[in-house]
Amino acid sequence: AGRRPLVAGNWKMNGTRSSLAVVESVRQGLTPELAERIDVLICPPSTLIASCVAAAYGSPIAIGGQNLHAKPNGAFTGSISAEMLSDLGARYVIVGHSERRAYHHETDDGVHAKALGARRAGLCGIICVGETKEEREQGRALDIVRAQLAIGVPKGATAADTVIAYEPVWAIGTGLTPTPKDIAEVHASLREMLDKLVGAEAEKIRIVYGGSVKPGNARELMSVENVDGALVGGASLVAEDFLGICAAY
Ligand code: G2H
Repeated sequence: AGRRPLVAGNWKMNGTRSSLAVVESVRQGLTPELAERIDVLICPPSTLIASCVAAAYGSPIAIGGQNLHAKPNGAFTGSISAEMLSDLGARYVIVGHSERRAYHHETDDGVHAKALGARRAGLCGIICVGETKEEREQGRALDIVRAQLAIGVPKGATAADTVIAYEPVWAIGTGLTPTPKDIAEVHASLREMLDKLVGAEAEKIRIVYGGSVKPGNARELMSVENVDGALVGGASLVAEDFLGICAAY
């Protein structure tokens, strides 16, 4: 449906200033032909956003945050707002990653508030959904991700301010991935739920897959219907691997 693929790297809590070399290498390795076909994004830890923006300056690489506070400012020690991310030159922000949900007790309502915050500051929010191993075994995967989507996605969401990431919790950092058939089923179901939520805009909103995406499986995963790109963790820390995933397009 003419959706432009997005390949996004999530560095998680990895990287110091020496990691700017990764941005430099991705910049060098990203051919103009590829950059014409796909959007490339790197989400470093907050401490590196400004320097990554500088390292990517003038290139097709966008830089994003991994989390935000829903409010624009205030007495929230240790937190960072969408406005602050935007001020540094970030253009995207990951919202409700499963690690945030698991270790920081983020709820679907909290995800909704953060997605609104991202939009308020002009950032594109990458809203993450995904079922646990137990939920999948109980046959509840679709119910879970549909509910996460229904609560998390703000009214009036558009392709400019929203990306959805399907990340089955059991596939994150484990080397396990769902079958293409399972991914296709979830993405189709998410697309259908998006249609209920935002109408015709649903066709334009990208739904990316995340969870153990590697250069070796990227082509198969990215060719699944309704998969509009990847959210890459571990493999985004090595420029060669990240570029290998981009090259799936
Ligand atoms: C899922 C993914 C990136 P990984 O968390 O968000 O990580 O590719 O290491 O499974």
